Amino acid sequence: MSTSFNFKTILIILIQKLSMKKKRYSHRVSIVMGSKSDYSTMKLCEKTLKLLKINYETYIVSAHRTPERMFNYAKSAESRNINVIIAGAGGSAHLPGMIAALTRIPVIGVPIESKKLKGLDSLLSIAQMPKGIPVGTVAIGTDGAINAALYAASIISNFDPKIKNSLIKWRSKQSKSVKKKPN
Ligand code: RP5
Repeated sequence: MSTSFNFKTILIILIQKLSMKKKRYSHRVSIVMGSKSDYSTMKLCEKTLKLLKINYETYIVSAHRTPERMFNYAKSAESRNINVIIAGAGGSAHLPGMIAALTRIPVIGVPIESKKLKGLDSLLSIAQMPKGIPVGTVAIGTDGAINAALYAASIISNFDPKIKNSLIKWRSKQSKSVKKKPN
């Protein structure tokens, strides 16, 4: 009786330990962009997430050219365990705001540098969301794409110690790379 009890106890402890080991944070960032032409900017976002070892997916979703795809994408994001959405858009950049209106997942908007107005149109469209539906807005172009990934990492680091560690290391490496003198 006592032997079987001991055996059962050991078995339960082993199963608990194994399931604890298996408990991985399935954080995921979803990158979307309005057009393939945005990819040269948004790939910097992918690169930064890769460095920080954050899982991500990347899609082209256009609010005006593929509105149904956008609706299905935003509506399914929560059930697909997405933690942060990064949406790059240029011109009359309504994609991040439209997605934010369809999901409670935080949305970071990256204003793409447009040819005509150098991205000022994209920046204002994304940043000037009327109250009620926020979109976190970063800088125009590649700086924004990199910062969007770092911002997503900051959000994820609130609940994932591994990513917190990666982010701290990344920042320390950045600080060390800055020389004290310019020459
Ligand atoms: C937006 O229109 C896209 O985000 C892109 O920045 C812009 C221009 O798109 P293309 O005409 O290059 O496809 O929807």
